[in-house]
Amino acid sequence: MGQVWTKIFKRKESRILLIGLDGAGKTTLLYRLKLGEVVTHIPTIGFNVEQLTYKNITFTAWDIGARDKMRPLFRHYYKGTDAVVMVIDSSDRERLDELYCDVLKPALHADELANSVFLFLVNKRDLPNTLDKDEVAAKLNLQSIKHIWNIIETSAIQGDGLTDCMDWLALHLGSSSTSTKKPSSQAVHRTYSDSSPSHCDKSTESIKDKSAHRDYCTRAYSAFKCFFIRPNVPPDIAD
Ligand SMILES: Nc1nc2c(ncn2[C@@H]2O[C@H](COP(=O)(O)OP(=O)(O)OP(=O)(O)O)[C@@H](O)[C@H]2O)c(=O)[nH]1
Ligand SMILES: [Mg+2]
Repeated sequence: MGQVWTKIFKRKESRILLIGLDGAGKTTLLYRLKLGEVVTHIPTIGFNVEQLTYKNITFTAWDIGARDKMRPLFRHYYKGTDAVVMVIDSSDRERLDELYCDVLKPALHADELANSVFLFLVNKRDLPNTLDKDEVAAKLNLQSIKHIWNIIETSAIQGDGLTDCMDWLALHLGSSSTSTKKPSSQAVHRTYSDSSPSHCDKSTESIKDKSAHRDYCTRAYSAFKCFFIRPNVPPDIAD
């Protein structure tokens, strides 16, 4: 009986990872959810971690600072993550490629996040001329990802969309751990094919190009040597 009681009333615990580019609104969102108000921040160095309780679920939310040099450190926070909340600045059209290459693509490929659900927040929708969720989904090629995911428009400043976010997380994390989670009718569940934007491979391409060029130069130089410089062999053999 004691066990049944504990099962019914025990609070579930879930780990949420807030990632995205710098300035997207992760910390603003975290404290808006935690305190119900907007707190002014400086860019996060390191991380913030807070516990939030919603519908009998305790969420431990990790907000990781995202300035350039910190992004490779995201992966150290992946382990045990039930939900990845990717915060996107909808007014920052120019950096969606950067978001894809630096943040989204590594997360989608991470073994530790294979069973995590992904929630994309199209934040700062209170600003004019922002991208809507369909545009963001198309630009980030979300149709091709294998994880359970959703995309919601938010304003962390005004609080718009935040209840929808928590409802979705509660729905997907509330009943079971990620390892036993099943796709629900609300979730989109497709096969991930790595049709990443080609610019992510630019650096690799340029390395390939450079090494191809070097090979060509080495071969050309050898041909030049063979033709114009006599080999250092005894004259009877050379002739
Ligand atoms: N208009 C508007 N501004 C927002 C919104 N959310 C955040 N901001 C502003 O965007 C700026 C950056 O917000 P932060 O929460 O510090 O961003 P962050 O993602 O934590 O950035 P890093 O800590 O550098 O990774 C701040 O000036 C916020 O007030 C929003 O929904 N609407
Ligand atoms: Mg921050």
